[in-house]
Amino acid sequence: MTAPATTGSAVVRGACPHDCPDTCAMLVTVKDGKAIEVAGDREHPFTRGGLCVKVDNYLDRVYSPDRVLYPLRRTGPKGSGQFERITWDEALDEIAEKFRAISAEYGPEAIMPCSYLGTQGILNGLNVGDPFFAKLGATVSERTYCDSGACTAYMMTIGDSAGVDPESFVHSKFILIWACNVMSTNLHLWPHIAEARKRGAKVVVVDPVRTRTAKAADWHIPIRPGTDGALAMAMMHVIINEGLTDDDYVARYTVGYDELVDRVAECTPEWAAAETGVPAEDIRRLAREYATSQPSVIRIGVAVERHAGGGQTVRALSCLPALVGAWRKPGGGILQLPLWAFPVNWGAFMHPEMLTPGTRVVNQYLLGEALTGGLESGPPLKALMVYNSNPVVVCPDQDKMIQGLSREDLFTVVSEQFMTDTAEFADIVLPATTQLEQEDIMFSWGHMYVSYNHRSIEPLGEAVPNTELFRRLAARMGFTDDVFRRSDEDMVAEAFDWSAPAMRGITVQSLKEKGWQRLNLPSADEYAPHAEGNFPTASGKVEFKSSAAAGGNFVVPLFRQGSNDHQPGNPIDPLPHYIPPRESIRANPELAAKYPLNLLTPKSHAYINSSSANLPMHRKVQGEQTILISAEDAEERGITTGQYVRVFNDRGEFVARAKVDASVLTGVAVSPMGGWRKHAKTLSTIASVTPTIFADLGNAPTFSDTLIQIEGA
Ligand SMILES: Nc1nc2c(c(=O)[nH]1)N[C@H]1C(S)=C(S)[C@@H](COP(=O)(O)OP(=O)(O)OC[C@H]3O[C@@H](n4cnc5c(=O)[nH]c(N)nc54)[C@H](O)[C@@H]3O)O[C@H]1N2
Ligand SMILES: Nc1nc2c(c(=O)[nH]1)N[C@H]1C(S)=C(S)[C@@H](COP(=O)(O)OP(=O)(O)OC[C@H]3O[C@@H](n4cnc5c(=O)[nH]c(N)nc54)[C@H](O)[C@@H]3O)O[C@H]1N2
Ligand code: SF4
Ligand SMILES: [Mo]
Repeated sequence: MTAPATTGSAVVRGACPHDCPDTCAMLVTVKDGKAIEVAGDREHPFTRGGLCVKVDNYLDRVYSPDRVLYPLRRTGPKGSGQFERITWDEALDEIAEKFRAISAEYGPEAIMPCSYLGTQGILNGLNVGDPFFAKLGATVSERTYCDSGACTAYMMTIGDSAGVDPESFVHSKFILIWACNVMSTNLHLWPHIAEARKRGAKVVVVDPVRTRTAKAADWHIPIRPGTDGALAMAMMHVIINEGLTDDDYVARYTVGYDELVDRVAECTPEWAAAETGVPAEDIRRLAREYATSQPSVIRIGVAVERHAGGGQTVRALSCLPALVGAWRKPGGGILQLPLWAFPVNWGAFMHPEMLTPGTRVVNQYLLGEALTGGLESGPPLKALMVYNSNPVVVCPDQDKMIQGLSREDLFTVVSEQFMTDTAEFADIVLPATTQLEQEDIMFSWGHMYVSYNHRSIEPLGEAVPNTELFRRLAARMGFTDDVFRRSDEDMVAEAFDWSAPAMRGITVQSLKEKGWQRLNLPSADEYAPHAEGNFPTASGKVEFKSSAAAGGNFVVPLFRQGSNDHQPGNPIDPLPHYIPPRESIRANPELAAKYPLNLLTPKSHAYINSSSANLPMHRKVQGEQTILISAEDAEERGITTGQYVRVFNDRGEFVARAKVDASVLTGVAVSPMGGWRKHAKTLSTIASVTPTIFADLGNAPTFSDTLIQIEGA
């Protein structure tokens, strides 16, 4: 790697590191070793030069006075935020000593990592610590925070297909945005939707909330949370009963049609209307327009998976495009994660063969419970190492999380850019670089371009990239395997299967020069990957009846590092079906008598998960933690806009400022995720009321399957 210049000025190519589908191409202007501007690259066909409100002041993040720039050791009680500066040598010695002692006394499974996607670069992201913890023999952390249920369901149905190219949306005639707030969370897709609309497409949004995206659409269909499966099943009922199927496509490229016909026979629009709150006539109209406006496309967001039946909902949604032959043309089909188009060499980063078979697996989602004695087997957790994540804010069960992190006998290491709610509970905090200070190479889960991120400035203080962190830790532990001696350059060379057809014309060198390159795929004007079937499933067809379900278990290795299904032996019904939410007035009237409102915790507009929720500009844009409720619900409780309210259920409580308006269904409340605990009125956030129960597939979280009550604070 060439070191950044420390004199003169230059424009360096980079890429946004955040866990966001857009992976924007960035241009960093550096003068005398200091970055003075970060801008989008206008030439990038998908992101077109605009960074979003979360990143356009990225320099405020990089040069924030609040950055953690040196290793720190705790000096006060846990959580007090009192630390002293120490050297890297001291920090590494202490960590290695503790890890060794804990391993010797309790076995290495008493140590657990916790990480996610603070940065999603292939080098520094999801898998950066995997070989280290595998070698150590630590508890394996199962990482199903995001989309694992949807991915499982999608793959069971159509395989690991990239789906519709987001740039092909311009050719769609009917765009069905299902549980996705594009305007906030996938901003750069919108111009493609707007262009389609200019060319005559209709845009429909299915969401309990009249979001920015819903407001911009032609038709907003408000739906009761967690009931999407019923709507999708009823759409199939209408399409089949009214003869709107593409029989030729179904005959050639699907399996299980007859069983599907039987399965949806009773899913009438009237039945679905009672579940979803969407009038039966609207359901019919939606099904008819979706089927007959070809090519039609469905864009699903993560929120569909976050209920008891989230997986089967995605199964049903993934069946729809084949039923109507939407896949025949560019712009027709479904878009979930185009990530699968990228031939990432995951094995070179995960090294699954280094895991000792039978090593305990704990889902990070249950970290609070795991830290407070809630483990089914094996030793108690005595050490925790967090990097790329802020579990205090993003996991449920916040009260238990705090209780666990407060344990004096728990040794906690956190690698961070900032003193987050989690870092505050650490014994040792290690300084992490930002994207400008590190080299990385990026896939995308929202477009078809590979990006290269050059290091544009020297690391600030003593911050190190995650790759270097694990090199140092491995050396201190005496791990000598080749994998721990790889340089960043070596890792870049291993990042992709460069010989895969999708990488034709792309080399490390060309990427470094150009910054980004489109995968070797047909152009978005021609890309119709399943016009003639070719689905990457066992049968090569869309599996209305899933053969993968027969095994009773379907694992997406990337997200689930080895655990079996949460309820092993529980067979998966091979046909899509509707599973009502666990917590709703209809499904659980007893609970709803105490806690009548369904709480949604979607993404904040100005934060990326909990990242940047500490920076002044971002906090100003986002404002205080709010909870949105309908006028009817407000009136019933004597609540008005601006008032502080207590939001609670049996699991916990937090305080938010009420916002009353007609953009939300009565019976639904919305409080965006991401705000930090230390900024909250009562030192607690939405994470204190969300449940710890998994959805039906992929051990997905059920954040939105949550009933609460509200009262004046
Ligand atoms: N601004 C911003 N952008 C982000 C992120 C961020 O934190 N902030 N995070 C990134 C990440 S990690 C992800 S995974 C993506 C997620 O991006 P999205 O998929 O858009 O996810 P959410 O914002 O959680 O929810 C989207 C919408 O689903 C609706 N919804 C909730 N429950 C239901 C339901 O049961 N049915 C239906 N039909 N709709 C429902 C919510 O009201 C919300 O408008 O965003 C990425 N982009
Ligand atoms: N209630 C509720 N909870 C949710 C969700 C929801 O919709 N509702 N969404 C879920 C979803 S979709 C997701 S993806 C998860 C997100 O969960 P996380 O991936 O944990 O996301 P962040 O909160 O942004 O935490 C990432 C942390 O990594 C740090 N970081 C960034 N870059 C680096 C780096 O290079 N090195 C190191 N060491 N650290 C770095 C950042 O400063 C930040 O504190 O949250 C989940 N939690
Ligand atoms: S957070 Fe997403 S939209 Fe914003 S700059 Fe990064 S990649 Fe682009
Ligand atoms: Mo996510």
